[in-house]
Order: sequence, then structure tokens, then C-alpha cells
Amino acid sequence: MAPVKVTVTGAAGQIGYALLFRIASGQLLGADVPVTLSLLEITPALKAAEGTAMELDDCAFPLLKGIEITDSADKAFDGANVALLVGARPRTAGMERGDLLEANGGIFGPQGKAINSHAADDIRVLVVGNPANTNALIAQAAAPDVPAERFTAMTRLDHNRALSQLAAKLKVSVTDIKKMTIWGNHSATQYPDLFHTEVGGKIAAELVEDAWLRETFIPKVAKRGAAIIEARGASSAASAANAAIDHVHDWVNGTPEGDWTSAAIPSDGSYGVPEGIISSFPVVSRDGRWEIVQGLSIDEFSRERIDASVGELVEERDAVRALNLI
Ligand code: NAX
Repeated sequence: MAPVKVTVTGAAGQIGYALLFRIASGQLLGADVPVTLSLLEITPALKAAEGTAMELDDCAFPLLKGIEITDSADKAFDGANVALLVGARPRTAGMERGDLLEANGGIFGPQGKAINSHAADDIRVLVVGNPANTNALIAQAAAPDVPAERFTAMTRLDHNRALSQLAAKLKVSVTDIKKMTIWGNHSATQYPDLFHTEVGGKIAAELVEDAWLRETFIPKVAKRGAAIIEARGASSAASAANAAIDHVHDWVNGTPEGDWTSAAIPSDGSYGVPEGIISSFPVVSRDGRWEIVQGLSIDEFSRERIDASVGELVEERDAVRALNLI
């Protein structure tokens, strides 16, 4: 079997460090799938990436068939089957949203272009670097020859956080919980929805107090990233890497029957989310494609929250349009 080429950008960063070893050990694609890794970094971080590659060598992973390290996007994405776009420009003090989007446009536009020109026909892209949904939109716009559905953004960490918070509240195992959904943007406006989530065949929203759902659960999931920074002195890394593994694993291998997960994928207009926006939905993966779960009833409470988060995505889209980034 020819190895699958997995390109990781921001490979020398903290998520990269937590991610690469798991890819190389077979957890991304399967225990029988050989991989080659392509590490894309900015020039000053190449040496650190080389250090990580040395450690990868030292693991003697049977499935790892090669590692390349480069600061050229054209090289990094050449023949890539999976691209994990982790490296991004963080918001620094005093930076306005427009500046942030523009700086990231300078990263995700050229990377999308390189994917368009050089990646394999089956390329699948997961954007982790923030603002993830809009960065995915920028990369997608720069890759007109790649099917739009191949560009996705990560809300799986939010999904996993929601599972874990609910499991702790109900004193059940995470495996007892099915059909969790994160809607909207990977930001503080995201909406973790318990109105379709099932725990032992019952709807989760009916098993918890209304006040807990509104005042504890939703903000706790949405602000968990900030709580991790406060406690750890650094942003989520291993849990983010774990979520990236989950997302791509399920995209390639499918989601279990009777359950779904959350991923930000291009909207087809379902649930009133404007077409083309890369928004988080309840999704299943079948035959290597994400499909939005259809037919869920959305009450007024959920509608308001979905609309607020989607509204933020529309604003971001309009802002990058005004900057000619899409
Ligand atoms: P780090 O600052 O540790 O690493 C980022 C790396 O990206 C650095 O090594 C940097 O040199 C590299 N980089 C910057 N520009 C690049 C470019 N043009 N090409 C290639 N590499 C480039 O950040 P880390 O903690 O690893 O986080 C990475 C991104 O993930 C951030 O944008 C962060 O906000 C985002 N996150 C997204 C999450 C999600 O759920 N979607 C959760 C975790 C995380 O906050």
C-alpha cells in the first residue's frame, strides 16, 4: 500500500508536537495505513521542526515511511492526501479583527493556492488555526479546482468538551452519550445543543436543570479554551491534537451507526445557515464524505443561539470579502 501523505502546518508549534506522533503511530488513518509526514513551518522554526522530526525517527514507528521538512507550501502540499492547517497568526494586543483576518489571509490564501496546484485529487483539509472557520473559507476560495466540501474546520474539540462536561454532570460515561452537536463558529458564540443529545435513550436537555444548561454548560464549553490558558499558562494543545485526530479519522473511516459528531463544513443552506459559510453542524461521515444530519427540529432557544453564531460567521465572511481575501 502506498503511504498516505499527511501535511501538517505549524508543525513546530505545541499542537504540532502533540499531533505528529499520533499520526505516525497510526491513530489518524488506521493501524494498517502507512504514512509520510510533511512538516511546513516558517523559516525561523525549521530547526525546531527538525528536532521534532528527530524524535519521530527515534520512535521507530513501523507505519512512518518518511518525513520532509520545508518552508515552501508548494513542496509541503505536493501530492498531499490530508492537510492539517494548524499554523496561524494569533491575535496580539491591540489587533483589530480586520488586521487578524488580513494576517491570516496572508497564510491561508497562499496555502489554499498551493493545495489547489499540488495536492492529490483526494485531498482533505482540516483547518485548526484560528479563526478556523474563516481561515478555511479563505483557503477554499484560493482552491477553486478542489471540491469545496474538502475544506473543513475543527469544532471537534468543542464537541468533546461538551461530551465530557455532560458526562460529569450526569455521572455517566462519555460512551453513554450520543448525538451531541456544536453549531456555528469555533468561538465564544458557538452553541452546544443538548436538545437532540441522547443519554440512555433520553434527551439530555430533559435530564439537567434548565439553569445549568443555560448558565453553566453552554458558557463552560464555549469558554473552556480560556479556562485552559488560565490554568496551564498555555492554550489547549494535546486536546486540540486529539480532536484533529478524531475529525480526520471519522472523515476517512466513517462515524458509527446511531450517532453523529460535529464538524464545520461548507453549508448547503441546511437549518437556515447561508450557503457556503463554513459552519459547525451535526454530521455523519459516509463513504469518506461529511453529510449534515437533516430533519432536526430547532426550537426558539436554539434558533437564537445558532443565528447569533452564524451571524458572526457571516460578518467574518463579509470582512474577508471586503479585504479581497475571498
Ligand atoms: P503555536 O504558536 O505553538 O504554533 C503555531 C506554529 O505555527 C508555530 O510553530 C509557527 O511558527 C507556525 N506558523 C506560523 N505561521 C505559519 C505559516 N505561514 N506556515 C507554517 N507554519 C506557520 O500554536 P498552537 O498552540 O500549536 O496553536 C495553533 C493554532 O491552533 C492557533 O491558531 C490556535 O488558536 C489554534 N487552536 C484551535 C483550536 C480549535 O479547536 N480549532 C483549539 C486549540 C488552538 O487554540
